[in-house]
Amino acid sequence: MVTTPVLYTCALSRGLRATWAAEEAGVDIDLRMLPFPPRYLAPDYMALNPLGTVPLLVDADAQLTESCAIAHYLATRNGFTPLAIAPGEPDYAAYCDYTYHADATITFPQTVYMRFAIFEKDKGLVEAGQAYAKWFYKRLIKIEQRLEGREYLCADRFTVADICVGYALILAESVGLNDGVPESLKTYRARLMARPAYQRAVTREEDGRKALKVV
Ligand SMILES: N[C@@H](CCC(=O)N[C@@H](CS)C(=O)NCC(=O)O)C(=O)O
Repeated sequence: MVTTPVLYTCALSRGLRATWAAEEAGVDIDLRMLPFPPRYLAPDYMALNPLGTVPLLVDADAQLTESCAIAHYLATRNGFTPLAIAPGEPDYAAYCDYTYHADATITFPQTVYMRFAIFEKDKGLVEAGQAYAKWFYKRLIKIEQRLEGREYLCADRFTVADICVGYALILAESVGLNDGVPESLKTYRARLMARPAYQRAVTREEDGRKALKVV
């Protein structure tokens, strides 16, 4: 393929899963940072993605709006890499499960917490937001048990499943959802954040945000 995929995102949003996967896989992406939330601060973006959400990956005629799907796509776009797990390989099923689990089950309650307990406090639903924080903590049980005796979620190696789940743990720390994160998951998170590709992805996104001159 000759085109360069274009990734639209906001710094340190779920799009970090995509930027991180691109860095891990060595895929060249055209990173376009937007102010958050784009639906208000970059209204032209709605023409590209009527959902108004980030990330959005545009690759020739393909448009992807799910961060975990984009991470998997980038890990396999230029040829299969060990960042993904192939059908027939051990832990293929677990790889699919944890990659989907990350946003649908783990980040979902985080988002509701952030909305009602942080961004829209004035709506009077802070208590509901806090209830979702508890729900988030309870839902960590599956990855906590999975990582007993393992460094990574699948196949004894770092994969996109770790990027997708790891981002939820990284987000937890930055939005005040760390108290109920078990120590074992904090250790796992630190292992992921020490990866050079993760650090390059963060630097790229933060540099992009600074260039926007909108915080
Ligand atoms: N399931 C989607 C969710 C995308 C999403 O909701 N992104 C948030 C940022 S992390 C967003 O764009 N919120 C702004 C809005 O909805 O206006 C994914 O994993 O990419």
